[in-house]
Amino acid sequence: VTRASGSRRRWRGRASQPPLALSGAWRSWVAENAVAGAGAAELVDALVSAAVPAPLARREVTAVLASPLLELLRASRLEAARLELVPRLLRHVARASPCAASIERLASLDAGDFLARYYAASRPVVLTELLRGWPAVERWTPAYLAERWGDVEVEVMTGELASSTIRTRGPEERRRVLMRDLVAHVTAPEGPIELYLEGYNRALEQPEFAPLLDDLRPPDALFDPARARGAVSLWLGPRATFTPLHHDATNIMFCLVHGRKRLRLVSPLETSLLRAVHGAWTTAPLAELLLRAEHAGVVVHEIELVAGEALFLPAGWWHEVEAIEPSIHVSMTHFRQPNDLSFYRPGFLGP
Ligand SMILES: O=C(O)CCC(=O)C(=O)O
Repeated sequence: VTRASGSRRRWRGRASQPPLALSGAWRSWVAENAVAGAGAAELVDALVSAAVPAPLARREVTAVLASPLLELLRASRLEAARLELVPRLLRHVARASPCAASIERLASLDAGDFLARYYAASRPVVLTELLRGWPAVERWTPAYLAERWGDVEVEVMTGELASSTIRTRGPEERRRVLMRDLVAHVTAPEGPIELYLEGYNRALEQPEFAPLLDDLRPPDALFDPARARGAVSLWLGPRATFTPLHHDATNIMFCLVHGRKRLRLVSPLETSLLRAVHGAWTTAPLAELLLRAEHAGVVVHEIELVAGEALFLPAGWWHEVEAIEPSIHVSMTHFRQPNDLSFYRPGFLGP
């Protein structure tokens, strides 16, 4: 009998008055262990040793074993176990690749190779030369943005932005500030980290910032200029901003124009993380999840991006992002290939 979950549960009856029925939690425990292969006698013994009176234990076990719901539970457990074999197979064979342990860094590659080897394979890659010659890399610094657009108001996220607390990004976490004041915060050598212009603040959709779009040169072979509007987003924040572990439902080209960022990536094939999914986030920081036995063996890829480098970040890949220096990046999602993967929302399927 597996006592892993049951052993933590408390019998809710009072010792002086034998209870008339098992709690729902104990009934689930009986059902779970019956599906896992425990026999009636074993289940009754386990209940009795948890202080359930023997006649009650026998009655309850008989009722659970006769329930048609048990068959349903057995069938759905079996289906889940079969489905889990698919990512397990892929994780297993992926280890044979010479680049399994790290994210590849390539100077450049042609569009066909990029699509076949990375986009369609859902494999991240750092492209160290993709941004070569972009005016943005040569020009953009926080000081440049303050000098040219200092009087322009932008929406930013607020809060404890260096912490691993999940953010709601609701109206209560948003504020409007002048670009000049944001840049003063971004470049302050010390002090709290509490303003971050994120892609979700949609600054690049403000007409004042249209000239910034001209400083980007995404290659036409990969990106469709006709779909750029709303698909290119600007991130500007101080050192130590921390975006907790989450996944997106689009493929992203993460282009670091200024500064330095550290990213930790985990493949969506590491399905144990789905046990901790909450919306698009996980319920705990990656470091904490990795301490739990259920996530043993999860492979984490850590990379550092410097200004001028781009990371292809496929949809579904878990990532947490930490700024090592004040940083500016743009995210692009207007790939020529299909990129609406919004069906991939495992954290929204149920409670
Ligand atoms: O750079 C960051 O802080 C977070 C960016 C990110 O997670 C994303 O674009 O999905």
